[in-house]
Amino acid sequence: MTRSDRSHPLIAARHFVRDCEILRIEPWGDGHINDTWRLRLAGRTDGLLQRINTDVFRNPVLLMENIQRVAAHIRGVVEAAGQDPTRRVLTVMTAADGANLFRDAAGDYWRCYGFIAGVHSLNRAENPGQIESAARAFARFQKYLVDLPGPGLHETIPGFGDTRLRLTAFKTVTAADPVARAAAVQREIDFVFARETLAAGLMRLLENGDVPERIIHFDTKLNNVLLDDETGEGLCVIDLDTVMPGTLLYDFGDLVRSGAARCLEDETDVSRAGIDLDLFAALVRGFLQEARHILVPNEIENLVYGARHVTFTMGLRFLSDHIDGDRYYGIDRPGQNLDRCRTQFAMLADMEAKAKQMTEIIAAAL
Ligand code: ADP
Ligand code: GN1
Ligand code: MG
Repeated sequence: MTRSDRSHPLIAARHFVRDCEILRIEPWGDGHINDTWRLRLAGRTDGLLQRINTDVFRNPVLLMENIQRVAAHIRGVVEAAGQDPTRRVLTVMTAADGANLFRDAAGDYWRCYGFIAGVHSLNRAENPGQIESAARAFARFQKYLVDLPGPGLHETIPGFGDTRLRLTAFKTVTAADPVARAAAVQREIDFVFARETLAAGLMRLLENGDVPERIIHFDTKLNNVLLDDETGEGLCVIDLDTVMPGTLLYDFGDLVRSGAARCLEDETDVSRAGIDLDLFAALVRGFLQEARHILVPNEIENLVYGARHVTFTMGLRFLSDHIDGDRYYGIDRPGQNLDRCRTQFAMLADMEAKAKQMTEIIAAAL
């Protein structure tokens, strides 16, 4: 379907907002997957409308079932602590029939959350305080979900956390080379092959029972936490589409590769990429102060490995998508996925060089 065949977001917005005027509808945020708008409403809390990317999330109904269960559970914990649930957890808005999704005539699926105001999200940490706050929020999220009642959550993207499958997909797309880009990225391809063994890492730890399976967020990049404009506190973890069973090492690793980075994910000057150890130390401090008591020794032992593994995985995914003609991640300019890949690989190389210091920082924070 071309973009012009798609419904205007206002049509979907009216299903979720029935009792007041929609003043304005504005494209919002920097996510790579869904399309997002802020709904400015008259005399009411604004809305955050999203068109779900169904190429990525094949079953929006089960996806929303997961999100409602997770959000309701966190809401209970927040309320029990006497805190404001409207700012500390996503509020799912419903249509007139009570449904949490609206399917339009073009077959697109839409959802709406209450807009959380007075917060900001960051694509890069500018100081240690910011990443410490974000790390606390993600660590609390892990803690909240330790006792989620009921059956296991649905796997919203099958095999999402299995980098072995990503490596196989990478090899397939590189061999097919559908848009003739492989030759120009031979260095990056070689970088992957030199580190192939990293791919099995986290899944093998899980499969061998070396680390526990938990409910994890699976997308703990820095901009998926909303920070309070006034206090800087990490208030609300958002983007719950990938909350699924996995290892906590993945969440820790994804946070490190995004939140302790010296540059933006899509920086074009790769010489600026790498890990900032001051940011890393603040991240570790925040994360461990909140969640230290739930971690088992093997998790602590493998935190640095988790960071390297996820950074590798992300570089691999960006490179695969570049070679595949940018079909998965949204891009604003040609070459953006290759830039994203290069920052990840530079970050990984820097982590390899600084592994000892990273391990010492963790030991000092225990
Ligand atoms: P994507 O899956 O595309 O990354 P997100 O769910 O992360 O989409 O949302 C995109 C952006 O919208 C976020 O980075 C954040 O800035 C903003 N956002 C998301 N949910 C809310 C909310 N409830 N209130 C305020 N801003 C939000
Ligand atoms: C995507 O949705 P967003 O932009 O927060 C991706 C993550 C990647 C991230 C890289 C469902 O996250 O896995 O880590 O981009 N989400 C999905 O920036 O693939
Ligand atoms: Mg996001």
